[in-house]
Amino acid sequence: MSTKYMIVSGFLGSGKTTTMIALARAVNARMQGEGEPSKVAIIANDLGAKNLVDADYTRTADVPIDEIAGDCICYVTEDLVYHINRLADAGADLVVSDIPGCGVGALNHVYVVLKEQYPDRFDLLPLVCLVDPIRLRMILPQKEDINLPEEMRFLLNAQLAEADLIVLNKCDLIDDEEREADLAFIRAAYPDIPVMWISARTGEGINELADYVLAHEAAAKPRDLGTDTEEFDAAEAQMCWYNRRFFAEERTGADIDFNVVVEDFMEAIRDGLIEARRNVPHLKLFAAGVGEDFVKCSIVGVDYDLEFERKLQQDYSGIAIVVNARATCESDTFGDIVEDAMDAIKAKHNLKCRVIFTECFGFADEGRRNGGRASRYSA
Ligand SMILES: Nc1nc2c(ncn2[C@@H]2O[C@H](COP(=O)(O)OP(=O)(O)OP(=O)(O)O)[C@@H](O)[C@H]2O)c(=O)[nH]1
Ligand SMILES: [Mg+2]
Repeated sequence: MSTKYMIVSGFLGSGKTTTMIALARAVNARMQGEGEPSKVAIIANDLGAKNLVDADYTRTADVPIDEIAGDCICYVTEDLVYHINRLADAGADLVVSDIPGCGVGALNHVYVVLKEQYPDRFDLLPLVCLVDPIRLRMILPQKEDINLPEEMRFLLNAQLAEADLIVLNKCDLIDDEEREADLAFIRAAYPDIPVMWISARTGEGINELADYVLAHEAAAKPRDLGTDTEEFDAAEAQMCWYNRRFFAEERTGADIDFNVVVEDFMEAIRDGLIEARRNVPHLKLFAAGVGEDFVKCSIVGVDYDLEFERKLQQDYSGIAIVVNARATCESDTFGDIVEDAMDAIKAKHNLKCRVIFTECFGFADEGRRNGGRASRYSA
């Protein structure tokens, strides 16, 4: 029996995780019978090895989830197939995964490969690329400066160019006129690719998206997207990845409102980035309390408001906090910014913090790709 598989791509913070959860719920609403397991499952994919906000957050939804961490699904086909099979065995008819938000290549490295190597095993649903209307301003004719490096334009364009369906997300943030202008621009730029619009947050357009993807199949034909070029390397080289898990406790054991700690921590990282004249296309944080209590918040750039998808309902004396950043910043600078932000919350809220896990790497950093064997000396 074949399993339906689809990828949701899109730039950092464009709403992939939010959309996958909303889509899964919409498809389940029509396919899942009373008492049956979920018909949809999600694979959260990330370049970081551990402690991923998206995976923790998705686990709070009513949809089964697996994670593929430490590499892009483009380069771990067998692992991907293993995870899809596992989720299908547990009852999923449709498995949806994302790829890291700076990633391009899901078409050539996943769809085309699956079609060739596992011809009857998967029904490949359209490769959906999400685009956030604010980021789109970067490639609109006026080429608005949204404080991201010039090189990011290449990634945004390449991601759109490989899609079977382009979906303008976050339409709750723009008026009808801007939405129609954005859709017209995308249609003119990519005349062969169908375009839809949604708001993953309000749910508008999600049922139409579910109808579309269930009724269409992926083209899965290779396209040249310019990923072997210097432009692609230059874009990747701008990025750093940061994941940390730490345990923060109030020194006297008093219960405190950790929502305020989280807000101060995120704002301190934002201030550090502004001072360093750098940016963070997505900074996200997750911390779980008891039972279903959790806090999740994000900013999708230093100029954006802090968004809480959920706040803690209860005070705690200690809590484990997971923070992930995908920044346009040198990795060592970003690491220093987080240390300063931790010092600030420790002083302000009388906390002590134990760091449990940190990874912090730039794409082009020495030592990243060769098993840690990089070394240097001056003779
Ligand atoms: N206003 C609005 N915000 C949205 C919408 N969809 C997602 N967001 C918010 O945008 C931020 C990023 O959303 P995610 O779903 O985490 O984005 P992502 O593409 O998975 O991010 P990465 O995995 O880091 O690349 C979060 O604060 C979401 O709540 C939407 O339709 N409208
Ligand atoms: Mg995500």
